[in-house]
Amino acid sequence: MLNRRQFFKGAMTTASGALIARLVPAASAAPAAGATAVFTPPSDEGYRPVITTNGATLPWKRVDGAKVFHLVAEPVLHEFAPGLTAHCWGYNGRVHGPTFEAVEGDLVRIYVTNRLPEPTTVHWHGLFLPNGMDGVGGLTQRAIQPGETFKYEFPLIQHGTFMYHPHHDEMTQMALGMMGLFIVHPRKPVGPPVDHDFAILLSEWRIDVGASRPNPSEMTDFNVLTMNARCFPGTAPLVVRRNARVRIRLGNLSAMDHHPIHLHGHRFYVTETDGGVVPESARRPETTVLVAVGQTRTVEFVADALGDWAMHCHMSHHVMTQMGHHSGNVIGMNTDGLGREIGKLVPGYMPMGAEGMGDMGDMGMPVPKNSLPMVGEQGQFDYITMGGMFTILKVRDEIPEGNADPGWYSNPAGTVADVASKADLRRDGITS
Ligand SMILES: [Cu+2]
Repeated sequence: MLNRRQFFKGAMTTASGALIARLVPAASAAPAAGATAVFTPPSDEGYRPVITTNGATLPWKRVDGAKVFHLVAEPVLHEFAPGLTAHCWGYNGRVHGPTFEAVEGDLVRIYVTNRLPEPTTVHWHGLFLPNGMDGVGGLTQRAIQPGETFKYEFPLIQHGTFMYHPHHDEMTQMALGMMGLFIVHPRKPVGPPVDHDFAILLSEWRIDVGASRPNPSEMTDFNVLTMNARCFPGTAPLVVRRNARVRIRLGNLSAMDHHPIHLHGHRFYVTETDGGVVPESARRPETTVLVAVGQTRTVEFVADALGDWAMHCHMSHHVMTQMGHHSGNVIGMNTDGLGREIGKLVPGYMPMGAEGMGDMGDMGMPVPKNSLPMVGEQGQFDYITMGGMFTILKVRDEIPEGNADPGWYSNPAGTVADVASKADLRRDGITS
């Protein structure tokens, strides 16, 4: 933890209610780490595999007709975005755990090894299974002690988007990252086939600036908001072909907050919840879907609009990162005198925030060790003043080789908002 003095020296502070920063040459805005494969052919099992952006799918093997998985609960050093890494708990070397993928009718046998310093269990959230496989510590099984390997075995008798997480010391274990997605494909196709099938698990964390361990005791004030355990600009974009049919599976295992996920430029239909398929007669077009804690929501749409379209939680504090929270409110204040006084003590410091906070992220100020600047990254036109639970749907006629990030969208001439010309203003009688 930084003390106040270290924090002040590092970059900015809330002393006297003002945000203070030292101007330095702009730090490089690191691009999102790790290109993600986004277009995959159907598997031998007859389904198009799900893409867990920034994540992975858990390998399995077939033994005597069963699909056998091995999940290992263990400490993991995890990077949320370039600049912020923390000691978390996850599965199989990942935070969150890898995605399970199977088919309705499969018999799954899942070994769970506990390499944590405390007992755990795994609950298979939303799945119909024998009571003794439900993974609720004390209620349906004894907890898995450190060093033990338990066996869960059950048939998959439904399809959809489900989740897994501990049901032992949930507050600690989930706050440290222990959760994942469990996708069950239908045995027979349901609805039109999709070209891209993405899965995103939403979560929230409290990681104090400079700290390297999420704080499980936080109850209300979360400052790291994630999609698949990554913050923008660490979130991989969803890269799709124009007119492709796209499915996005959203799950929310945050400790306390629901997330209204909003997609720009398109409308979608909620086709499934973790309870099953939504009847067609009950679907309606939406651009925002509320994913409450403990829910999954699956949306589908045709990506018919070229461009770089934001997809993000619409709670404005959920598209901020660590430094956006609890800064003193100096909007509208004259902070010149304050800047002068502090400038005598700390040459180069200047007050920030009096004209809003959009300039916080792109001033290139040094940030405290192991922390995220307040907001986003450099876009093609200007600085993107959002971070946290934010990603970009990139719709293109052609997807680059290897499904890499195609870069920024090249807008047709004359279709980007810009300063109004004098001729426009005159023609339309706009005088101020
Ligand atoms: Cu949110």
